Amino acid sequence: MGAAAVELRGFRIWKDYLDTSGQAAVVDALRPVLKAAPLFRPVTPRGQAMSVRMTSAGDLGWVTDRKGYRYEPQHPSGVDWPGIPEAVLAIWHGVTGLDRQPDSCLINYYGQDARMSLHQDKDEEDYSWPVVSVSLGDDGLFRIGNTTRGGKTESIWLNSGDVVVMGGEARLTYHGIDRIRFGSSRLLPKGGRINLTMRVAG
Ligand code: MD6
Ligand code: FE
Repeated sequence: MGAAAVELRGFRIWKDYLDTSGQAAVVDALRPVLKAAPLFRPVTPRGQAMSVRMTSAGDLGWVTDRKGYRYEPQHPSGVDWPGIPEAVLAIWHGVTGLDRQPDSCLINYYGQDARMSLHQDKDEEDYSWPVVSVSLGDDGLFRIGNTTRGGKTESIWLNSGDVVVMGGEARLTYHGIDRIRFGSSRLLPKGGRINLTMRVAG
């Protein structure tokens, strides 16, 4: 576990929060989740297929399709989302100190050419709860902007095992992933990057 968090525009970034065995334990815990609720390619409300594939764990999962961005209690296949694994919940408690558990964990998978354009996470009911993200696998170039669209941005590479907490003033700051360095990590057998984001959604 890393000693301390660095801060960038209100994002608290814990480099190397998980060591190699901790990362492998989380990946192992995700396997049954991905089996029960397979990754799917979401479509934006405007009809654009996203480049990441995604699924969720928890009482609520984030989805997007022609009907819009929202939280739903079920995977598009109609099954309930699997529970959030204990190894993942432990990270939330470790970095936030909160008793309240997240009710949603979004799982994003980035293949070679996947990216995530600048966005705010604002489909949750109460922005006073933080969002906690966990990076696994290949490096991702994380870009942080401002609480309104536009303006100068700053970027930082997120590596496998890094954990980011977005809370307080920064809760509605724009952020995204410009690109990944495919093949930079050997954690995932087929390469790529997994990002988990835990939220109190509803
Ligand atoms: C990613 N992360 O790292 C995308 N959102 O792949 C996010 O969109 C994100 O890292 C909220 C808080 C932290 C994050
Ligand atoms: Fe986000």
